[in-house]
Amino acid sequence: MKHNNNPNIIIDTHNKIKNMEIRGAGRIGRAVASALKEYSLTIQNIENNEFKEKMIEAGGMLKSARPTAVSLPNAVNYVLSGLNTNNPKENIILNAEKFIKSSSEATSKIGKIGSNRIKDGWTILTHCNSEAAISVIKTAHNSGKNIKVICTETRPRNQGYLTAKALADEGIDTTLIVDSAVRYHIKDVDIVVVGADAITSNGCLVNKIGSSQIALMAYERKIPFLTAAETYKFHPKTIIGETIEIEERAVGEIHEFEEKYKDKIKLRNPAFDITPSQYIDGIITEIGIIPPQGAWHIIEKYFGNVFKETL
Ligand code: RUB
Repeated sequence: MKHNNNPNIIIDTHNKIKNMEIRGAGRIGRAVASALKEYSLTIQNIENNEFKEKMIEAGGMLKSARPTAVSLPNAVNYVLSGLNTNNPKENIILNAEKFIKSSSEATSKIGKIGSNRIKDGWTILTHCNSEAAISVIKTAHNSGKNIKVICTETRPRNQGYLTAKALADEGIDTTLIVDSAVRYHIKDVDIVVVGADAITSNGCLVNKIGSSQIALMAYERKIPFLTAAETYKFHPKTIIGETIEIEERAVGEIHEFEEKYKDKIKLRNPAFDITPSQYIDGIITEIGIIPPQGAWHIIEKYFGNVFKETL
């Protein structure tokens, strides 16, 4: 990727996503939409192909920041679909604003819909740090339900601490546990709600590493496992057989062994895993709770025309 040809706003956003200063699928989507809008405003001459080429190059660079969360290419493609119109700059700006607004609205709609699944007195388990899952929990709490939440630590980056603090700030009864304590605590859990980095056309969930083992434990105890996923978290290309790349991050995030062991002990750090559809009770979207089997229809409905691949 030619960093030199990209302006600061694009390079900065790319780097912040890569080093996880900006993280979480929804935030990543909104950040790239906003960066593309700001960048388009800096390009004066839009008469020739240069505008289009520059925007496409910027979109490509943003897409390369992290490989798994589909909100990233979906947001870039949605914004860049403005290039195929008579007023490309105007439509890039409009699309970016539309994406950011509808992403935020979707999170609150998901909160309202998902909170209907939570009953007074229930304990919810969540993993990692998902705006959409937190929206479900907060809405249940704000509607007067007396709930408790168990948050996993979410090694190695410990995003669970962010979730625990956000919930405690709302006055929600919050407990933080280490990831390996989920099965110990699952007897106290009534429902699991997690976020989503991507949903495939056959209804599988790609989310933070550890989500699939939690789903398996919930399945064993017959506890509902739900994922909160805006429609832009559905992966259009899985419908044509593409598979999703699971990001492997630097192993230094896990541990630094002393010199003696560096060559003797391998470390692996996959950041996401795949939860098969049979362990998922429902996908909470802004248009309702759909069964995992409905994922194909969502992709067809939302990505058939709108989210065209422009790169
Ligand atoms: C974050 C993660 C979140 C999803 C959904 O992983 O797995 O569950 O991105 O989040 P990371 P949201 O910290 O590696 O980005 O609901 O906020 O989009």
